[in-house]
Amino acid sequence: MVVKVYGPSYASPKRVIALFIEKGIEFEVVDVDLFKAENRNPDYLKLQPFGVLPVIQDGDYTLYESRAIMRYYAEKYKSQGTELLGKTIEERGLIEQWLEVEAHNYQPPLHDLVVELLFGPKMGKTPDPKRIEKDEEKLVRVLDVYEERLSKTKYLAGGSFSLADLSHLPFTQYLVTSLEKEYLIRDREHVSAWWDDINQIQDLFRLMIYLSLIWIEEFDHLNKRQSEQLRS
Ligand SMILES: N[C@@H](CCC(=O)N[C@@H](CS)C(=O)NCC(=O)O)C(=O)O
Repeated sequence: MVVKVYGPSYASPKRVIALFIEKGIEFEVVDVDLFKAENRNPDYLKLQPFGVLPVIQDGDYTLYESRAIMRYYAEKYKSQGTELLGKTIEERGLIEQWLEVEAHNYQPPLHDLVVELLFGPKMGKTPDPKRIEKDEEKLVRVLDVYEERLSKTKYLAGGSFSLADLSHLPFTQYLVTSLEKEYLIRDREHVSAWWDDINQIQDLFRLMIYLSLIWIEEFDHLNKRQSEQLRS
């Protein structure tokens, strides 16, 4: 069964799409246009009562919250594609820890920077330098912790690439390609090496860029082609 992912492929649904590609799970994207506030339509609110993206529908099973969706499919297809949840409960604990760090420490200031500098201007809003400075300061503090951690382990949760690393891809890609803030990564030796490494895995970075740039009408076609390429 093909899983339906609701959302624009350039926003948080990218996190789920990255997982589907990594696990070789077939999916299709159902476009919900944020710029037209379609996420506030009554039909969409029946699927996701908080009005945010993504949601998935897998047959009659519906799930929202991008990291909950990632965890669900990483568990469901544990032995398919890349193993992302660790081999022991101790490894799993660390993966969960870093997923929480990504969700609560890393993503909020980065998300706000992306909105302020990238999406806001597309909706006619002028970036607020004070907010940008504050968010950048917060992100710097988080990245300093990452630098310390990654000086000791190759990946965030230990020696193997995991769901925790994967969860960082979609928005970090904006940081380095669209916000002109790649220095935040490059100024830190171990974060920089980690970023280069996780980009190479399954060529997900190239895919992230695709997902950020393409229009949804082109998506199904590209999705199939990219998916085949990545799996071959
Ligand atoms: N915790 C949610 C957050 C998702 C989220 O922030 N989605 C944004 C797009 S990146 C959204 O739908 N924003 C629309 C809105 O807030 O009206 C998740 O990870 O699924």
